[in-house]
Amino acid sequence: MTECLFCRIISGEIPSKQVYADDLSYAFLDVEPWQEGHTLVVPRRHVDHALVDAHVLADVAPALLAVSNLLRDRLGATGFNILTNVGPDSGQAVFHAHVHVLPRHADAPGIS
Ligand code: DGP
Repeated sequence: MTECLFCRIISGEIPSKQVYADDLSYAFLDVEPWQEGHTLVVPRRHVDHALVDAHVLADVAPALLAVSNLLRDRLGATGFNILTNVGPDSGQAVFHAHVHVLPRHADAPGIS
């Protein structure tokens, strides 16, 4: 049995609120949302972070687009923060690559 939290979420062993899924990626709501709709997009294959190889971000790219479109349609997002933490010094806490997708609105400007 895998110890990896996100592998266990992908397999369904740990419940999650699915936002989107395809052959290469799984997307679900963050359990500690920074705001409504905060979604995590993860590659189905286990890699520790997004810079392990050149394919990680390519694998999740279609999911990032689909999730952003869903958040635009369902929550009226007019902007997005899309970010990934790489390594403990960045604040990465779960060591299965994941991309945060944060919907933004005009009355709640972004993090920069
Ligand atoms: P990071 O700091 O980039 O490694 O972000 C990890 C995120 O994972 C953090 O925002 C909280 C989220 N998270 C941690 N455990 C769980 C969980 O069991 N379920 C869900 N849905 N999200 C989780």
